Amino acid sequence: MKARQLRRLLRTKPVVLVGGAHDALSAKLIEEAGYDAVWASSFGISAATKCLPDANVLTMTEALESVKGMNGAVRIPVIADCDNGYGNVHNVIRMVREYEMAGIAGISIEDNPFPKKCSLYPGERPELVDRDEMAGRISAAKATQRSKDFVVIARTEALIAGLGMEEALGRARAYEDAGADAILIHSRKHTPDEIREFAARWKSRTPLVVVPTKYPSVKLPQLKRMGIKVVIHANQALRASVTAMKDVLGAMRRSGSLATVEPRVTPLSEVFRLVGQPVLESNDERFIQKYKQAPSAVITAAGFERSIWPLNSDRPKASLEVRGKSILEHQVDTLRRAGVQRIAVVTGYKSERISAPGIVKYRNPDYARTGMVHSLLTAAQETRDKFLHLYGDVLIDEAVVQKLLRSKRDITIVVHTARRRGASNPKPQPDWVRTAGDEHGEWVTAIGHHLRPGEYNGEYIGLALFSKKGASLLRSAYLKAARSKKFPYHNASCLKDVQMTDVLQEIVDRGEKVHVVRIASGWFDIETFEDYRRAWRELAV
Ligand code: SPV
Ligand code: MG
Repeated sequence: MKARQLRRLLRTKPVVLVGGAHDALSAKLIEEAGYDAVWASSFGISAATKCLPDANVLTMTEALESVKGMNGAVRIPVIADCDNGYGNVHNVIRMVREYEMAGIAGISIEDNPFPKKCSLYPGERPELVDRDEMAGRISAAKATQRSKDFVVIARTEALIAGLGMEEALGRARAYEDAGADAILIHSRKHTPDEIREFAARWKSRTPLVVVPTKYPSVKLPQLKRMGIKVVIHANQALRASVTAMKDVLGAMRRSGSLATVEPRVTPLSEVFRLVGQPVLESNDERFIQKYKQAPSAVITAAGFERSIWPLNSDRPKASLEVRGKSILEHQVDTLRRAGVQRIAVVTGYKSERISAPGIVKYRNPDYARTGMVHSLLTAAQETRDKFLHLYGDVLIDEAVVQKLLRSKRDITIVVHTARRRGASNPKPQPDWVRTAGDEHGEWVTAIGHHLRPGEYNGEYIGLALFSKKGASLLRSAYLKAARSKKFPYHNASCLKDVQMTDVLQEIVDRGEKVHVVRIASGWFDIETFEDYRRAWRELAV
């Protein structure tokens, strides 16, 4: 696809401008600067990625790794500077396979021997491989490529090697005959005269490519008039970065402070943008949060409850021990077995007595003046996204959690089919629920302790699941009470009284659905001393 793009550029643009990159980030900057294509410079890759000279000391695999990085970072085509093809035709064949497979649009192969040295090194006067050998490399490359669009550039160093214009032209023709799609004519003269002469005598339609590093004052229109098709700005980005790094490092080292360089360095936000951090965020949302199977759980254990006094005189209810473990530890074990790994606990009364392995603690400092929903929302980080809420005094079976976790609704609460409680253990204010349903499910129509026998058909057990949207419905329904301070708010006469059931009723009244998962067993709560004794009797160890 990128090869076709490169072909189109060669066909349609008067001059194709190519920027030399040394890594993926510089390739990206080249693209953003408006270049047509990227030159994956062997000089740049050796210098920037390994701090090594441009002399075939990097392997093909290492070079390709960098080129792939560049190609992945940009939409424009990448032309890989493949030096001499890393050896003879056998190396060229493998190289073309690998580069083409990696989606690279084109390659350049030069008539240097293996190993080579960069043509720009002072005093360097390469002995080139003979014409036929280079023609063989080109024809091997052309024979290997799978797509007809893959571009093979043959580069001759004849002028740099001092072999003269005739030899340069003769080699270029031989490489063209071998199938080259373009000829890179390299010169290190300080004027473009050689290039002008070469181009003037190049009668073929095969496009010419130049790298004007050593004759930098030449202008694009001049090159265009000469008939040059592709111009490569090969190493200026690398050299600019060396200048900038030296400058800033020196200044920081001298001043000992970062403030001096801050105005000169690219803001972090720009780096974030360049590397696609905003996409990372939206992908988190699209592919992780949305599909995250296990939500985090929040256990609210902040309140002080009179009904169990004096058992809670020196500790909160959640820390009461039942058969060798605290209530909280039992809850944490169950949730973990059900696949919920992240567990947050909101504490308040005797907060310091609350602990369990691996939990995250939040504290509601206002626990004495606020209710459970307030505590729940204190764990702001946990309740922004999908989460499960469990009352701090409810013990449940793993299967109940698993059943709830299968719900895909925005708000789902677990409801126990109501049974008459024994007279010896009346619960002060059960969370009665009335529901309606059809073949698609069951949902709450009314919830609260005010419901009379005959008005309810179940009891809310204190375990609920909220999606991201459900979490936001909960927050907004609670904030209505907390901000407006208009009471009564459903069954609550003041902020401290606001229960989960009041907020759920508010959500139902707003026309949103609170769905129900129904159970017939698998839970009990510890509200009274009698409940606590029962827990000791019934809890399996
Ligand atoms: C490169 O950028 O690696 C090149 C161009 O091959 S030059 O350095 O001029 O040889
Ligand atoms: Mg090179």
